[in-house]
Amino acid sequence: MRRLRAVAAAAAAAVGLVLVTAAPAPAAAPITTALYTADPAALVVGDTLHLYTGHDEAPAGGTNFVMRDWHVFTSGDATTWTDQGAKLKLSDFPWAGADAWAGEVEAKGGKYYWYAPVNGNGAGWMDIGVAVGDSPLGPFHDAKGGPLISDSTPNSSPLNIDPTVFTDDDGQSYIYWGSYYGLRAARLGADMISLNGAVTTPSGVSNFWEAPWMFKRNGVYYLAYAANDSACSAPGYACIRYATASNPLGPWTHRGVVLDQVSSTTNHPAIIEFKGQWYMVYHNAAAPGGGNFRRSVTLDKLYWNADGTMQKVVQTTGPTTGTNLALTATASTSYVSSGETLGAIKDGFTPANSADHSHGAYGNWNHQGTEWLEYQWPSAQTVNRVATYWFDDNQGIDLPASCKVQYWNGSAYVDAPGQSGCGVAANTFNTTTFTAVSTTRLRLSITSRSGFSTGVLEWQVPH
Ligand code: FUB
Repeated sequence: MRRLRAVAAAAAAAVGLVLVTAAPAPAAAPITTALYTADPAALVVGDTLHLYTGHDEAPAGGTNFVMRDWHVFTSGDATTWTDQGAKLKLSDFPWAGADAWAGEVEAKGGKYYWYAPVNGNGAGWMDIGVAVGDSPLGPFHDAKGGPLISDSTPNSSPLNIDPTVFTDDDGQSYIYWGSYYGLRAARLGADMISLNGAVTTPSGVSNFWEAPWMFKRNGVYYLAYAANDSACSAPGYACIRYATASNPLGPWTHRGVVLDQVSSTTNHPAIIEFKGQWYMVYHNAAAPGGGNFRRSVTLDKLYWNADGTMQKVVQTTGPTTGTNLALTATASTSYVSSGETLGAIKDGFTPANSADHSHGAYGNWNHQGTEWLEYQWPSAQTVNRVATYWFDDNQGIDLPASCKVQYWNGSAYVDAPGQSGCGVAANTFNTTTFTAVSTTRLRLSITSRSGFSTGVLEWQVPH
């Protein structure tokens, strides 16, 4: 069970507390930019949301994971985060030597069990160990003195990583894990540090790659996971799919994509309800200096359909990392009104809100219908996303009804392939991802609401 009342107050007094954000951050901003974080797991204890994260320490330009410990972040509002510090380290598992990958904490019987994949220095590569503590902030110590799951576990995964643990209403706990397309599941013993029965291979979890996350809602079991098939992401990138079942061990029915590709190649979901709001917690490469091995945990609100399916999560994170190719592009448009400035869309400014035209704004008042913005570069650029901050002057310029991204294929404009929904939210960057294309021209086609014109404060092309 991830929602617990209990011992949060005492835990909050733990030593080593570091305040990372004093003021509320915008939704989906990295939970911290003081370090790179990845692979979130979420746990609600009392009034506090805990995120258990990995810690990326690869140097800039590094091409491998460097991960030595795990941090705990806490929040009372899912917006302002406190880094409680590295509460679990590789050195807490004396039998392990490297690779502090994606773990998860499960609460049961007043104890907190931290399941963690590590390079166990034995045969094979990755094993799953368990640490235990008496509070959600620990201290945690190795509960077993060796791996719970390793290559010598019968029917183990091709790569034994990414454990997710779920406890059903009857008190039975289950562990799911795996990578390299090898999802596995097993019952846990009552001691939480042994397997009870055979390891199974769940069926129906289409395109599973890694990073499972298990939960239950209204009597239905949900398994979210990273997939990397071409129907949902560019080569080498993950999306998050999910399946449902009426039994914790399946069989499962695939339900679709709940989170599109992000700016990092990997992704890792944690889906949780906190104070009446559901969230998708995940990681991307959006923090300054970020990348595939310097990731940052973030979260966005998640909404449900009446039939129990999940709506695709709208990624509200603005691009704050890497190069903004807009800065080197030549901008043009189908129409800009005389009172507005086209150049404002590529000045690198981050508006405070959609009415903030302190650095100028593009607008096409009093045109209605479809207008476009275009960027052109002297040589081809490889692009796979844009981020748009809409202008709304609360007068004749309003948020658009819809938009889409197009690119020049050498002879004509065509829709960017596999693009995620073109968001039209106010007061934030709306990120649209698509399968990477190489092009000299990118176009944002904008269709107005009836009776209004449209405007843009910033249109970024993160690279
Ligand atoms: O962080 C290392 C690995 O990358 C995790 O175990 C996977 O889920 C992926 O995010």
